[in-house]
Amino acid sequence: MADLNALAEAIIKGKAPVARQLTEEALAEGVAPQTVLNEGLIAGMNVVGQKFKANEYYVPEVLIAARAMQQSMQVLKPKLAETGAEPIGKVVIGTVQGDLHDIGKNLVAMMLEGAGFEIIDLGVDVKPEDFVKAALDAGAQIVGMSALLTTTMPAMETTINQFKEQGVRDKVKIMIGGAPVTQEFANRIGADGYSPDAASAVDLAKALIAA
Ligand code: B1M
Repeated sequence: MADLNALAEAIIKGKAPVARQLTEEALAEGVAPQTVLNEGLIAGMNVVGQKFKANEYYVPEVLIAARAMQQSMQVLKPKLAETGAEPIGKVVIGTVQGDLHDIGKNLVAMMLEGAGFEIIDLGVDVKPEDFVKAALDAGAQIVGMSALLTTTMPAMETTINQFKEQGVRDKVKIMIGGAPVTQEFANRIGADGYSPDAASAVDLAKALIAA
């Protein structure tokens, strides 16, 4: 019998081969891909997020858990596509122009994916117009920007202005983060939300989708 609790536990402990194998077994036994996602992967990543918030897990543990989740996702994704399962939302994410730091951005992307969002990751050093194009092409509801340098924080405002100039600011919610970024800065540049870490980025994205 497929044990989705064991799958969630394998994600929490970051045991990628076990997670992958349990995912394959559950699918082979006929468990619906959406159930495997919700009760295995997302349930596991929720616990990882809680542990991260409570300082029981640090960046390495989260990265290892996220890697296990991604191994399972490789097996699950084609099956989800076959069943026409919808993600809870689409997020275009990237590190802003001039900035090459991507560890935090990747962590946020992986946590969002673990929460059921579809992620379009544009990488680092992303030009404002590329954020706009990708968001429109994908029909994304959320654009996420990361910056780690005080010198690249202004690129967040430039990107928001690019959405305004193209007349599409109201088509997306924009969330920002990164070590030097603050709520006050987010308010000042007209972002829709700021989160200090990857776990609260998931809460924020869910709130923005629901708003
Ligand atoms: Co750079 N670097 N770096 N660096 N680097 C910092 C950021 C720095 C604070 C180091 C220092 O001086 N003490 C400093 C910035 C100073 C400042 O502007 N305030 C700095 C500098 C100056 C530079 C260079 C200019 C150095 C040089 O060349 N002279 C250069 C710039 C290159 C460029 O980007 N153009 C540079 C280069 C690099 C490396 C390439 C060597 C490497 C990056 C490798 C990579 O990312 N692939 C690097 C690294 C690793 C760091 C430090 C050591 C670690 C950053 C990190 O990954 N943290 C950093 C010093 C430090 O923080 N101790 C430093 C871990 C990560 C999980 O945290 O990214 O904050 P963080 O993400 C968190 C939250 O912020 C939040 O969630 C994440 C998880 O909880 N979050 C979001 C992040 N994005 C979010 C988006 C959201 C929501 C939440 O919504 C969309």
